[in-house]
Amino acid sequence: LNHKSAVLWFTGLSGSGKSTVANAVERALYEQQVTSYVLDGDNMRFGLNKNLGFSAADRTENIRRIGEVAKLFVDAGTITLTAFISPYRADRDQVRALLDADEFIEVFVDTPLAVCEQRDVKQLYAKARRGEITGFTGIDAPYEAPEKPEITLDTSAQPLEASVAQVMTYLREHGIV
Ligand code: GGZ
Repeated sequence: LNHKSAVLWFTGLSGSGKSTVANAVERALYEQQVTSYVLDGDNMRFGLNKNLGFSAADRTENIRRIGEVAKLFVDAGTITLTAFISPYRADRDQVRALLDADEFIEVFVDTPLAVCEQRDVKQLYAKARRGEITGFTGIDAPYEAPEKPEITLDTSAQPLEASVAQVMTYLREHGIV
């Protein structure tokens, strides 16, 4: 194998750019013949986790299952990229504890709420502001920022390519690719 396996655990608000960066990193890895896989809402919340909603308990269970799946992918030798809000620090730390120290790379997508809200691709922030959705992260549900993320990205302060380069440099400097 031309790489080590690891989890790139993206965390951040809805609309922060987690999926966009994760998918672009996956493409960059593919170009280097590195096997990677993205776990996101599309393949987890519509499948294994389709019985879960957005209460605190359901989010915790969502992240627990995703962590276990990510661990299996790591065992299978892939670089796994996960793109979930994962708003609770304790939940992310539980996943970190499942893996070896160098296998869990927390990527904080630290895009300001104001920018996420301005993007509002799915108009969910607008609905949350109007009270049509309750318990929306950043509006009336918490987001606990990582205290010591391995990587911090601000997608409002730099182009996508720079965020991808930042992640790829980390992987190279830590001997993962
Ligand atoms: C936050 C919500 C909510 C609530 C639906 N709060 O922009 P999106 O649409 O694609 O990203 C959000 C996604 C979050 O799912 P996760 O599995 O990443 O969340 S968690 O890690 O907290 O379990 C948003 C949509 O689902 N969504 N309701 N109340 N985001």
